[in-house]
Amino acid sequence: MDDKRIYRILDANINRAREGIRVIEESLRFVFQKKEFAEKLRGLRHEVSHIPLVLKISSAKLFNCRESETDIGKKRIESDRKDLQEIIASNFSRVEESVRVLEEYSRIINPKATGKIKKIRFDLYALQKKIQLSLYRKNLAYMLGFYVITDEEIAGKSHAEIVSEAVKGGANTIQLRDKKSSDDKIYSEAKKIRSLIPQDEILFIVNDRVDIAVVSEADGVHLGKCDLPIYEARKMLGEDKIIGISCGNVEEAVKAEKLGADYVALGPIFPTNTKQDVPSPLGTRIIKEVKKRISIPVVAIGGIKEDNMKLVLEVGADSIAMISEVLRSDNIATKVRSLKKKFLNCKPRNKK
Ligand code: TZP
Ligand code: MG
Repeated sequence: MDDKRIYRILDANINRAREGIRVIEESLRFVFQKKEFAEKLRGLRHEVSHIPLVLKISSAKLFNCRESETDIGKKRIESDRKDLQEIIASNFSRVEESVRVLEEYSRIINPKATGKIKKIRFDLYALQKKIQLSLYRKNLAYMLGFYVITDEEIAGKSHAEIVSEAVKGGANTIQLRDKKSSDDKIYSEAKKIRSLIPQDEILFIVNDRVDIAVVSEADGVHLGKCDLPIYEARKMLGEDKIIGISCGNVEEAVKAEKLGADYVALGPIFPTNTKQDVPSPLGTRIIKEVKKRISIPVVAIGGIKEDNMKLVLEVGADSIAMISEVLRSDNIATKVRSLKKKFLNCKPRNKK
């Protein structure tokens, strides 16, 4: 079948896919400065450009069939898009749709070549996942928000009970922290927590246990000095998960960022009895110093209460983590609601 209309569809979709990839590429290259992703996109853009060769159609033939002046879709107005991430997401969708169109219509022209186009589509899906997850992690300062850490002894309740109340109160991040229970108990609490936390809305982090974070499909782990190194945790978790690192000074925070941490927890800021063997309180000034030296988010931790949280947020902490202040309360949901309100007064949640 040598139908001009089919060539027109192929021509339009090759162009659409190439242009869409270029749009994404520019953001990755110039805004996010992710050279590796930009190069992968460039490679895929070239593969799309070579589709006529794969299908054994000459460019002249495609040009001859082009009738952009009379395209009835020409005047369609694109809806408003808000930010770079949305531009990237919508362009990925249009590129993938176009490549799918190419795949289907190429069956008419050269069915043997369809597999190669299908491969481009799947490469695009995989790359989209990596790129969007990496950008999502970039937005972590916003996501971490008001951070609650569980402790069954302090609360006199199970982890899952604590989480269910903290979620009702509006916590943005929940960390399961249990240094004493058996694996099967921590595992079963982690599974319960995963089912209580809406995915993509609240972050679920597991303290210490990378294995449990993996099997319970948590959003990430929180690691300290005695835990697995970041690179091993990253291998187990994959690129899309969050790794938080406990730090007690500027140098540790700088090192954590270099080694691939997604955020640091800096503390103890104030005196605390919750964690044994912690160094002397750091005070709030260190938050400012750390913020100057690293670009990943800083979670302030240790002795943070309703009446001192403002001091911590004023000097630039992106997020505050609390244990006893929240868990000693009779009504965790009400307490979290009130703390979250104060948090939002200091840090209005404008998505970056
Ligand atoms: N890491 C540094 S201080 C601390 C941890 C886990 C304890 C924080 O607990 P609290 O009750 O909020 O002071
Ligand atoms: Mg630890």
